Amino acid sequence: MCQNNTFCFFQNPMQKQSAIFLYIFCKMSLMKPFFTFSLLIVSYLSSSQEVKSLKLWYTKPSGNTWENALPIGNGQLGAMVYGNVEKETIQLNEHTVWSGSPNRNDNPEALAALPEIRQLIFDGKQKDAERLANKVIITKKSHGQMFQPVGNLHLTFDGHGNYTDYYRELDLERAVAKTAYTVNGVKYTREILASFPDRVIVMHLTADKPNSLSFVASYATQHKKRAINPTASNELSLSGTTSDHEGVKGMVNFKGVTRIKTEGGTVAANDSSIAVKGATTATLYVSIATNFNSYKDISGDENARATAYLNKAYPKSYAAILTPHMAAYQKYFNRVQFDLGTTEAAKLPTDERLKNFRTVNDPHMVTLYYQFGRYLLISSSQPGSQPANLQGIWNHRMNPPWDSKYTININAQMNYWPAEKTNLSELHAPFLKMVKELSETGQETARVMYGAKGWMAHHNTDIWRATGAIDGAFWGMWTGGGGWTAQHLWEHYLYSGDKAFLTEIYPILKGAAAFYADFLVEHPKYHWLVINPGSSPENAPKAHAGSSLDAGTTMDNQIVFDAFSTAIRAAELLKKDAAFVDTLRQLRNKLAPMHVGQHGQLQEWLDDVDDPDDHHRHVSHLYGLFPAVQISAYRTPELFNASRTTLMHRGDVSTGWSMGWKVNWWARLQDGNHAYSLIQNQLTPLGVTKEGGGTYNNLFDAHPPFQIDGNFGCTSGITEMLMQSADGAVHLLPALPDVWPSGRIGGLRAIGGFEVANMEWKNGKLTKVTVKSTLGGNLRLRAANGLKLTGGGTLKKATGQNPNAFYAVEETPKAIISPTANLTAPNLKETQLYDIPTQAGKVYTLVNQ
Ligand code: FUC
Repeated sequence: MCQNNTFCFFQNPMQKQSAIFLYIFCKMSLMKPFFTFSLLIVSYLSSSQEVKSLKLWYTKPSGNTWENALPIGNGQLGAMVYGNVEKETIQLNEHTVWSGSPNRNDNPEALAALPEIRQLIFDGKQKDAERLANKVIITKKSHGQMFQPVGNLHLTFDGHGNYTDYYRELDLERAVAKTAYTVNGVKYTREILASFPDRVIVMHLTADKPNSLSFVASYATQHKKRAINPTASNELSLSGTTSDHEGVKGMVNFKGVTRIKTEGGTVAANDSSIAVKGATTATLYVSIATNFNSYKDISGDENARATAYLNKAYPKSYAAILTPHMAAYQKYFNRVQFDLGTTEAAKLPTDERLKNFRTVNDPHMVTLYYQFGRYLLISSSQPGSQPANLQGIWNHRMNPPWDSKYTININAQMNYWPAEKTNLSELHAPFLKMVKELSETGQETARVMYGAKGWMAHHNTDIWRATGAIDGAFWGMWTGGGGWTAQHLWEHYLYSGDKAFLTEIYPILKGAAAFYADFLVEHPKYHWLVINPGSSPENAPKAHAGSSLDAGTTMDNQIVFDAFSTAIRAAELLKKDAAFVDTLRQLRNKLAPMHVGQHGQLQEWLDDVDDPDDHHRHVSHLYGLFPAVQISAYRTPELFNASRTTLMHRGDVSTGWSMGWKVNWWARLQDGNHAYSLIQNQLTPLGVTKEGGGTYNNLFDAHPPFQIDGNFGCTSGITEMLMQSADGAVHLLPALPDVWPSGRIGGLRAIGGFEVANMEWKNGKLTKVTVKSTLGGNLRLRAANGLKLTGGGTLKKATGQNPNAFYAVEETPKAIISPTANLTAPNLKETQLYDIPTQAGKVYTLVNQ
């Protein structure tokens, strides 16, 4: 009931909140007359400004700041659109423009030194082991090649310095970026897209008065080996070769061609540019291609390719390019609809909303950021493209941070966390292909460096699928790259139920397990089988003299556990390799279990040496909580609580991706309010929280610098807050924060081929759920409130193991708990557990009881 007539005037909670805020402010400051005026402003705002639904929009150009520019992409081409008026910049990327050429970076000296390194670690001389590993394990060759930009396409508009009515946007529903402004009474509009079906970037420029459009198009590139030439009166070409790097010759040749079509006016080529004069519209078709065929073959013809794409697209009008582009994009994008409500805060430009997000209630910003994450995956990862790298497909630096390659001790995997659950399963393909290729190159690494069967990868790779150890032993001496990335193949099977896919990838799962089967050694003190040398990525306890190296770290144990478990399950499903399965089971029984340490924390190291004041960004031992499911609220309450303690110790604010991971962890810990506060930290302009990352104006995640993993991590985390399906059931609203009392999400996917086609909630309670079963089988639902089936079917209370094989979870070995650990039972909300037998193709609707 509304008690206060003045505030009842406002229907919308945010208007009401703003009015109350103003009232308090004016009362306190003896400015009561101002209050009435302010109310008018609040109500004016609500009626005069519309909320632009899924758009990033701004009232200022990007200037020189790349992180203000807006990304477009089709998986193979990426561009950053600055929206500058007088001199527009379209910064161009192509997915295969990488420095170097096919190469390997193994260090064969590793094998002979392995016993000595192992002994040093077992003797507690981790730093000495690290020094030796730096000499004999870390590569003496390439530390990974660089993803490089193609260059910029510039459009110069003389006399456009004095403009008004400026506006630019990225429309997530159409995958089109737009810039508009007025000069001398003429409205100029530019639209640009990276066409999915046509594989070209197309920019369409219009003036609303005939023959008013004049500009000069030119290319700029930082590549040393380059040539820029007009190739026809309306065509400009840019060709080049990528850089030599760390002893590897740059041999990727690229070719970019821009061809211009106009309505009215003239088009003429100059020395190195094309001039358009007095046109009414102009359409630019930008094609880019390279000689790259695969990680071992660069014998393609970049010229023929670039010309072929261009010749196919050029005859089509902008409208004829736009319609199929949107259809191809929306095929993916429209699968998930998400609504948390809208407040007044949503009416401001995106950069203003970002500034305000920490202090106002702007649930629409969450849905915008969420869908931006899905937009970014659709735009940077398509079947046939390279996987999204550290920057997706958007990089303007010749020497980008961490080479803009693939860090596989967390970052590249994080990019793909949203793929299956946000209904973009096909877009997982480039990453899965990379895992397959790593399983090819990583066989030699396993054999040459460690004398082991199977395949392995260290903490990094690049387009050449290098699997050697790089950067320094502190970072590079980690063997989890293969074991972890291989879990994505298994995940794809669990979601899709595709048996043919499982048959195809089984050798990769088997090979990842086979490596560890050979590499494990017995710990002389504890007698468990451990990875040695191993590490807990990039962290080091004081007790190890600043070294990250150790034997039997928790993350290593967890990854080996998963690698064995998935190989066992896959082999059993395919009725293969009974003897190997038996061996893996025996080895798995001898792995070190997880430990709860003296502070009640989940131990990161085999010995209880964690520091509760350690705020390191990597919390790798929580791999077992997410993305893995070895730690569970219902099956392993001690480990669940210990994970909570560990996260409390580590704190919230950190680098962008670290906060993204934390959203997922707090969701798995079923604490929606804590997960939300992490979203607030992540959606904070850079620099506000002194020590951490945040978000740039274009909503790119800031490590800093820009790293796309945080975007994807947070999108995954928001999904995990609303639905989880890893722990034996489809758990609906497991971590709903108080700020999202009502909402709706449709189209999420769960393990076992279920699609939560629609889910609605009000006042924190589920009101309606529609689940589509694509594979049949038991649907086990966990929900915070009672549900009933519409149409009269009975809802059976679930007991025991879920009979649906996709939901089988491995039993986690019993934890070892420190006698001084003070453990309390997890504080969980009560839930209802139902079993619904389903048939493939049928839809099941449930409502609040
Ligand atoms: C890992 C992280 C860094 C950074 C880099 C790309 O090494 O520890 O924070 O994200 O990858």
